[in-house]
Amino acid sequence: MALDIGRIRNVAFVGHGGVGKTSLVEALLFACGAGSRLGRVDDGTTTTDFDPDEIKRKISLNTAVAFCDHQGHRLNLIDTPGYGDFVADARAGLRVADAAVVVVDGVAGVQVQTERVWKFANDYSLPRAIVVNRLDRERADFYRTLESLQKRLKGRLVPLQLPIGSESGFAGVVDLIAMRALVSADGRIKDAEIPGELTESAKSYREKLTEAAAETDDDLLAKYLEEGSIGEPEMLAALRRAITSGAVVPILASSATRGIGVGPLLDLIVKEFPSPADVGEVEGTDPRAKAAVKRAADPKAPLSAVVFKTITDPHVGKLSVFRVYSGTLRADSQVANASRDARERIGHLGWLSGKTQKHVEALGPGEIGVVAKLKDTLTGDTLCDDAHPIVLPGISFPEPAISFAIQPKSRGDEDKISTALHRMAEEDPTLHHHYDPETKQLLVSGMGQLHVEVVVERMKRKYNVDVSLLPPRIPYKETVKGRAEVQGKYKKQTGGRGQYGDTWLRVEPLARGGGFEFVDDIFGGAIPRNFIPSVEKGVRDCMKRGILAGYPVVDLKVTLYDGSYHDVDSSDMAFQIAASMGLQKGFMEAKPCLLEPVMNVEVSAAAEAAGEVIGDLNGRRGRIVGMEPDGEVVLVRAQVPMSEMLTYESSLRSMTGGRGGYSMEFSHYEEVPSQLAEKVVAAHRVEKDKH
Ligand SMILES: Nc1nc2c(ncn2[C@@H]2O[C@H](COP(=O)(O)OP(=O)(O)OP(=O)(O)O)[C@@H](O)[C@H]2O)c(=O)[nH]1
Ligand SMILES: [Mg+2]
Repeated sequence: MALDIGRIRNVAFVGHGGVGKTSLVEALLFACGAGSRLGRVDDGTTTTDFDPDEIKRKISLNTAVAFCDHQGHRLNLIDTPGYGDFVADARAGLRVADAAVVVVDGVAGVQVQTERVWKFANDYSLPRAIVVNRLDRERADFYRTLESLQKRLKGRLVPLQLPIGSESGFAGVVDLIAMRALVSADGRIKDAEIPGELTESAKSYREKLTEAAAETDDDLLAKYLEEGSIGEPEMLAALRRAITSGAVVPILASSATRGIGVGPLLDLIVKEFPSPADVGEVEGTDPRAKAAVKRAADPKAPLSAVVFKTITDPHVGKLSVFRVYSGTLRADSQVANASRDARERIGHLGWLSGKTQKHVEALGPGEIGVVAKLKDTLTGDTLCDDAHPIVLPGISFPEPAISFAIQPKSRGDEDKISTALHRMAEEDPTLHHHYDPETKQLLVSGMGQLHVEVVVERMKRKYNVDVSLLPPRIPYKETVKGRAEVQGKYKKQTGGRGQYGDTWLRVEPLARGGGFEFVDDIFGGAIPRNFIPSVEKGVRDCMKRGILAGYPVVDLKVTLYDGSYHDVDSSDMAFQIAASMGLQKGFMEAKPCLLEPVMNVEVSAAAEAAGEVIGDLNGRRGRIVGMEPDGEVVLVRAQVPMSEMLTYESSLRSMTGGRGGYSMEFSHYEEVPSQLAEKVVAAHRVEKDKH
């Protein structure tokens, strides 16, 4: 029997690294009796950080799912990573959730990745709640965090609770709906009167809650303004609608490790968050008819399900974790993968809790499940009924930000490495790899240094291959600043059939981002028409290989304006070679230069470390573009060349005593200062001579 759809809640937990998402999920599972003991991140015993690399590093690397039951409801809790290199996987969790819990740290408030995941949640228009966690820590402050939330996140953000006590004295919460206190005593949470010193502020915050609820409903607002108050049932109904639709974002207080605020969060999820039935039908594309189609969240509708996570294991094989949107998926059945026009056999089905599966016979709309050994299916694919094909929106992952070359430690391991990378890329869409024929190196690209290091460790542990990481390769590009007109001529006419191609090329720069433009300006048949594409191909191939330092040439306009040919000896190949020779010459005459990627960098650090952080960014050729004080933390925005950011991780750690954070993403390309460019060119020559 599939679950009752109205009683399912799919909730993703998102937030900055280390704010307590995994601990909170663990606390919820424990409170529902889903585990016999409360796991701890620091002991490596939580349900959702089960991967050995997660246990070793005490951070989440992957989105993971666990389920529990509360008040007759099925809660699917989706725990996502918050650390910068891994936070992209939060998109996968949010893609299949019907609501999000945004967790923030009660000391640090809104951080770099908080804003990032907030935007992700906006992309999927998810209703959400904010939990201010770790309120038992020294220097934690609910009200300061509240200020940072209201200032930095867009939306109608209002407290649903107030904390009782602070720091190590944090003992419970005031529930502003019931106007009661929930206090922790002797390891249990007890219902109590609101403590005297909080009654006034509880009243005033409840008033704010009422206002927020009223403002989302015109009739109610009119009544509120006229009468100065609204009845409790009306206010609660309006608040519920406002939370479910995302118009109001409630803020809660918690300590995951002490179990404070956990019960109220469970109640909120059940009572206030939407079920898959509330979310209703989904829209996708019929790949055969190429038309939009809809599917109702009905167990009898044709099947549609989205795979949002792939886990591979050399022993167990491949596991695909998915959410059903319509219809019923049955064990031992056949389905289509409409995203790849493939058929898949479904064997056993299960509910997933961390790494543990519970077998089930069928899964209905809104349910999250796991299936083993699908052949062709990857993350983001839609599984559906063969007779009713549909492709639902997939999941977009960012392009990798950094590349390293890797080298096998023992000879003959190349094949093993490539198999391992293929498998790992299946479970991690932000991991890319390719072979660079120019340097004969295997390049592994990821979201940051830590990401690539984790990949290397995993390769050793799971696939038994040991590799070393070479310094990362910056994706420089080449272009010109000046103009040149040159002849490119290739002539070999000694004995037998010869080779003859002769071109005159004009080489000019295009605006940044202009790419490549080829202009055919041949008049009077100086070069026969059929050889013009050969000239273009010669130019393009040469640009791809690079001229100055082996990096691709961009933002270039090449005009073919004259040339000559030979009736017998001219050929496609001869013109390709001639054009390539011409371009190499013209490029070097037209003031060539190197371009480097510049990153948008956001650093958050304690105010007292800000001076040092800015000085350090300046030293990295960075341009500071903004600085915002935010409580005890300062947010610094800068543009910094990628090549200067490779060692940032450890520097920031030492400048801030581990309490800073940063994120970066690609911004644009800029010219490399000539002294540095010379070094890159020289390094390329050394590299080339080696091969
Ligand atoms: N004092 C205190 N510590 C907490 C609380 N919640 C979590 N922690 C600790 O904070 C650290 C990080 O907790 P996690 O649950 O791993 O945080 P996370 O948000 O899942 O981290 P990532 O998944 O890596 O982004 C661990 O050492 C937890 O024990 C809390 O409420 N109070
Ligand atoms: Mg975690």
